[in-house]
Amino acid sequence: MRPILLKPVLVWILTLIVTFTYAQTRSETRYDRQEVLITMRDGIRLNTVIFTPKTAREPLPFLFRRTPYGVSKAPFPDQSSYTNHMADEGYIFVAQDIRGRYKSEGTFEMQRFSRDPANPKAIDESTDTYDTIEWLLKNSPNNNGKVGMYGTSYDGWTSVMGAIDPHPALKAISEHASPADMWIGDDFHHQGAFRLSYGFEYAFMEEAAKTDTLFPFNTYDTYDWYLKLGSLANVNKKHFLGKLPSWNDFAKHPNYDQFWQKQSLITRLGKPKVAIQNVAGWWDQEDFYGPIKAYQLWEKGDDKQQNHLIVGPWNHGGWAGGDGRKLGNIRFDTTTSSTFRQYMLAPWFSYHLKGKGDGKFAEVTSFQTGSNQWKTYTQWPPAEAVKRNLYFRANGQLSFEKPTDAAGADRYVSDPAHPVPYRPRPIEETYGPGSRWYAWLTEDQRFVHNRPDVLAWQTEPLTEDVAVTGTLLARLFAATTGSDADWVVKLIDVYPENYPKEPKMAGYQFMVANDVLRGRFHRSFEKPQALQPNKTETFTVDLHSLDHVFRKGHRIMVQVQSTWFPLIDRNPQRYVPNIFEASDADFQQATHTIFRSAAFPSHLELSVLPR
Ligand code: PG9
Repeated sequence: MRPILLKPVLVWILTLIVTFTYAQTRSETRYDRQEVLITMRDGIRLNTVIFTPKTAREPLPFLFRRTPYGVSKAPFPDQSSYTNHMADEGYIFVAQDIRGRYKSEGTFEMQRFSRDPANPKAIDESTDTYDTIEWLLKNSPNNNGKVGMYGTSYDGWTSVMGAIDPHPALKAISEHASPADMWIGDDFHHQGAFRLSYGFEYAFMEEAAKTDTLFPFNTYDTYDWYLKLGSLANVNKKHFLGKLPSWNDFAKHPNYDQFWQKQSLITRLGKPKVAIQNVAGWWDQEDFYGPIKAYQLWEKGDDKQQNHLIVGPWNHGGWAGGDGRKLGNIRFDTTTSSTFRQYMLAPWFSYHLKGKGDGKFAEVTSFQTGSNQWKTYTQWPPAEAVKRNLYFRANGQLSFEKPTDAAGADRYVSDPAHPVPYRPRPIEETYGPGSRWYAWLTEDQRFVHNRPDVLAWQTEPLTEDVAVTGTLLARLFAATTGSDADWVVKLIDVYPENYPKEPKMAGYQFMVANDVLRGRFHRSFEKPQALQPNKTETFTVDLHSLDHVFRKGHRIMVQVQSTWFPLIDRNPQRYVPNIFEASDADFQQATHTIFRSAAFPSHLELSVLPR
């Protein structure tokens, strides 16, 4: 290094050391940190970290988080952007390893079922929450007798579990991306299609050891690895050897049976018993379905107006850090995540646990993308939105006008041996080094546009803004030469070719909604059926919710494809009762036809806000 550079570098290193030491001292003087084992009703002890402010002038409430991801290294609350606003207001922060994870005793069960109420000795995540709160109230001095729970994803789900059968001291939760149903729309399946890369890697990460462990792939591009794996039967034969309970459950329960229904929030949530803030991200690559579904389920019994929904332009966990001005290549013109933490999350707990503020929380708060503005609604989906169909037409056109043609169809060959990658390769291990998993939903879809096995239809440039706000779905009239098929539908905002605001975004294909349906489940999620070759059927692909303005000059595009690999396992396209047991010989090419005629008008059903 040249000596001239040495001085600034030394100054920089010194500044870093001073800042770090100052931050450490600041926290160490602000908090007492205690790590204790708390005994549950069945004698199992759970490792718990308690941060107590040293200089509290009044009794403080608890903010409690329960997690499978390890708490011993949890940052001081004022050093984590997730909690620093709340830290400034004064809480006792508590974080706990759930059963069987990290330093807690007992056995880990992936999303443990709720206990049998007839068995007074039974335990579940709800009783563990209850027992811990009971202990905290008695053993943590200077508390005000009130508890709030919060957390992202698994930790959001444990907050929901705490709220099902709550300790009376639990007053409010803020659940962020809690999964609601692992078969219908969250981490492990979407509408029956198995989320291979996530299911495989997460089962290994949580169940191969007591602490998080990455699967040792021998290729950087996991696309290759999963393709070479062949049939899913090879997973247990060659890798997991029947030792991972979650993988065994995936393989044993390919349909929406009792197992998934019992695990789902659909069968667990009733009337809200505490105040509930549900938080979702529009581009959450893991659990977008969950928090909106949880809101809708609780809403049915919400006679005290305790249940609320917030959706922002975030990926999984995007609300917890950064300022949220952008995600991947997409800019939102303003801060979103820091706005949430300061003006929605901190006031929520401040009101419910400290009695501060007016307690006026909007029923639904949404960051509407495209217009890039925060909006509030009195319900979700908003009642003012009207249904409008957008039809697939000849020559790759998409139009609000229904086709009148007697015949009309587009075709493609889907080949499980050459599946369409779900994001640009290399597809790094989900949570591995350099992974681009986190913002993949915002990737420019031109990377697959014009592949022969990806069909596209698009509108002319819009002459006025179109605000799609509410629920939406795709209705495909389609047939296959095989006896099963997956249908992936992607709704895309195509930026204008001339885009002076941000020239590199010209022509960008920004996916604003998407999902997949495994064809065999088109009549019933519980009882799959083989498709009859060449018979036209109706396939309804739920695209869930959206709040996005397609701006004047942009186009609306739909893409349809039948592989999305290795996000989704490959459908053999020859019906076998359980795809986890398919043989390599069952995988076959098939030609799929999407109809766009008067009798079979494939379309999207959108909710559009009147202008
Ligand atoms: N998406 C993760 C998860 C939650 C619940 C069950 C399984 C996986 C997570 O981020 O915690």
